Amino acid sequence: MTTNLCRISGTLLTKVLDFGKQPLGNGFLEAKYFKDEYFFPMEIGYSEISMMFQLIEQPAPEKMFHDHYAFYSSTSNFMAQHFKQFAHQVIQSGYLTKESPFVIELGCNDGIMLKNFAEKNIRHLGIEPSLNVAQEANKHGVHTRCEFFSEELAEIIVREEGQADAFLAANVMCHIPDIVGVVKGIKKLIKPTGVVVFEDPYLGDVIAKTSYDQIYDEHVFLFSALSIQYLFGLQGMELIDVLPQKTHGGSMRYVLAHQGAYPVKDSVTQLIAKERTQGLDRLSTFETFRTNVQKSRENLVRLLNDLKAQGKKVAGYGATSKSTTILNYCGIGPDLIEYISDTTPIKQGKFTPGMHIPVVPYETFKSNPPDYAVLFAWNHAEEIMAKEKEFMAAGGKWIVHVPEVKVF
Ligand code: JHZ
Ligand code: SAH
Repeated sequence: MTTNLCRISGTLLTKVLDFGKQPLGNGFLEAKYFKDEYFFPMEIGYSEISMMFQLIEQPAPEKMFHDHYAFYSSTSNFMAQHFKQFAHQVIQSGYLTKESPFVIELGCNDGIMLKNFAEKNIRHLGIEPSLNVAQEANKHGVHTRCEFFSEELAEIIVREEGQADAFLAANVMCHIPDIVGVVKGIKKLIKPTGVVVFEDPYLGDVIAKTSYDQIYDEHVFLFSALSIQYLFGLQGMELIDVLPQKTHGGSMRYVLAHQGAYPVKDSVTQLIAKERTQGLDRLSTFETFRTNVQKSRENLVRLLNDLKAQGKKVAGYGATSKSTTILNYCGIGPDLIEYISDTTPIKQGKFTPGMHIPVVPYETFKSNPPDYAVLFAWNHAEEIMAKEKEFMAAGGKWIVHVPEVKVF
């Protein structure tokens, strides 16, 4: 849907960035589908009223989330650990009622987080519209409904299963264009003592690190505490805590509740003040960001062209959704990057969206390693460095673009 109006405040958006035509971030495809490939104009708008950073146009949700969704959460062991801790913290938090607690997770994917509740026999429900990953969750004993969340679905769940103690989400809330409807639904769905705990890539990190690859079709919003406080405040809900996370290159976990249900922690006031200092409340910040994004593109393209001129072999590591933005915005194709290795079976044997670089199994990287590997899964660097000691010992080098383009 295209809108020149802010999805939260209804006021006019100011266009701050333009990435040109972009394909679906997770639209890995076979060669026979190249001629029908879908593209949309990827532009960013910002509103100084809601302080929300958002896509002006987003492809229809059904185009992105369906029965062959390419992203499986459990491909990262570190993320599995992270969600185990997340679940543990919710269980320990004191927010769950002692008698028959009920936990809901939005976008539970393959069950990576909810399985930790299922294992403890805690009543839970996952809401996941992508059928292939929802089936995977159900296979792991996670009770999952294959639907898009909406205010209407919230009403149905309350009637059928009652209100929840905790409403959880990770890397999902920022995907849903009717976010106001989602918040209205959440308000009905949680008990008077209930909490919402969710995390998403953090706008403050994206700006500080020029990690513009967090911008793609699925991410209709990049949140800050300022925009979340405004959004939930409109429905009588309150931001009571914020907890920075290292995941996905810098995320923020937000804890919200009905207005007045719990004291607001100092962490909220402190982060809001920090965001004002960083300029997340004003347009001029995004003008500087735009210049930084353009510089990042120039540096990456120059580096890859230099390596090509030197006859070096360059491959990619991790066919991430994020890489779709980098490759298409920078115009990087198979002439500069020979292949991208990825451990996800559904992506292998296909080509990257738009620029059509072959995606190959990890075994190809092991048997036919490049001189340089572009670390598209830079957010998993710790996990990947730990298992790629051999590549580095043999002289293999990494290229990253965050926080600046460099080789190491
Ligand atoms: P990763 C997706 O983003 C899409 P992506 C989505 N919009 C979102 O917000 C986040 O996830 C949560 C592979 N890999 O996590 C697996 C290896 O090959 O950065 C994945 O395909 N070897 C929902 O796609 C990709 O890299 C490895 O050792 O940007 C990582 O994708 C590891 C650790 C991963 O998310
Ligand atoms: N929580 C997991 C998965 C993130 S991927 C993790 O952090 O790894 C985002 C997921 O949200 C996808 O599985 C997608 O199918 C789901 N999703 C997208 N729109 C949704 C909606 N309206 N309601 C519920 N889930 C949604």
